[in-house]
Amino acid sequence: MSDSSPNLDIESGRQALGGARRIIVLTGAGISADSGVPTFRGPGGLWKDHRPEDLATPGAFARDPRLVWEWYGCRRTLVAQCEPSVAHLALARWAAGRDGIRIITQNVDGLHAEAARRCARKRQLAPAGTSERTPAQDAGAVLELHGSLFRTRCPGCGASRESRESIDATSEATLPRCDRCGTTLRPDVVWFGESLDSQVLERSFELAEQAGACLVVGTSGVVQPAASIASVSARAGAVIVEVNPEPTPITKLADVSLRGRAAEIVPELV
Ligand code: BV8
Ligand code: ZN
Repeated sequence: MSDSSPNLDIESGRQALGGARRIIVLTGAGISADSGVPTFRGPGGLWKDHRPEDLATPGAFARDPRLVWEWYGCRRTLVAQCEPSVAHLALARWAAGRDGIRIITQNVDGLHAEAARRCARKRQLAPAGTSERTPAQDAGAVLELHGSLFRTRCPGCGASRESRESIDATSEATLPRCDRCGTTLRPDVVWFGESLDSQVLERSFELAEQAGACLVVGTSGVVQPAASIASVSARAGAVIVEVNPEPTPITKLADVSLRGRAAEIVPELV
């Protein structure tokens, strides 16, 4: 169990992680705050001028697809100008440099995947998830629990595809439509009240149970079932290391709790 005061010593964090062969890294919006992506619940967070139930729910999309796409469109434009932070890049290098490390993110900004691509280019490897990689290499792909801003899905025929174009949400008529069945497309993200992709979730819990250590970076630990990945790990006996400027419900599980920004701490830690 963690001692009462947050442990500011990065060295103990390194030691805690150093002893583990298999490590999962659970990240949330906080790791992308250093890239300039607003968080959900922090000061100036994304939800500040929008209430989650207004926008990130199937009901909101059924009621007003234009408004929902306007919000996702502006998030897509904002994130497209953001770069992976030194923390995303340090984690990508760490995961690429040895077996047994898996990144599981709640974020839909694609910055972990971008960091992995840049790291693979540097190492002349094909990026995770592309056909040239061997299955073993693919084992390193980032698990995106809540989908991606840069993918659309068709509620009509289920087709999902990469999509980076800017969204014209001036009217329902200009919203993106499926070129197969003509239905208005939706962002391929998991909304509140929607189940996560069962394969991704099962794989994440499996990794959590097998991990010797779980590094939790930049999440308020509020959203379920993502946040419970840390407690599944802890129950299975893993060492928990948390990086967050604030305490969270996960802090009580942490063996080492490092109070600070991901960009300051993660590159030193890994
Ligand atoms: C589900 C995609 C089964 C969309 C997201 C009561 C009513 C209704 C539902 C519920 C309820 N109680 C529980 C639920 C379930 C609900 C839930 O958890 N609600 C919460 C709000 C209580 N969960 C669901 O609905 C999930 N599905 O349960 O399915 C089901 C099926 C049918 C019917 C019912 C249930 C689906 C949840 C997925 C929602 N989709 N994203 C989009 O992005 O638009 S979640 C959204 O929140 C983002 O993905 C985000 O990542 C995620 C979690 O937030 P965080 O990442 O933690 O971000 P946050 O801003 O909160 O915190 C940032 C942290 O970073 C802070 O701690 C801050 O201190 C720290 N920080 C700041 N700067 C830095 C930093 N850290 C490090 N460095 C820094 N520089
Ligand atoms: Zn379709």
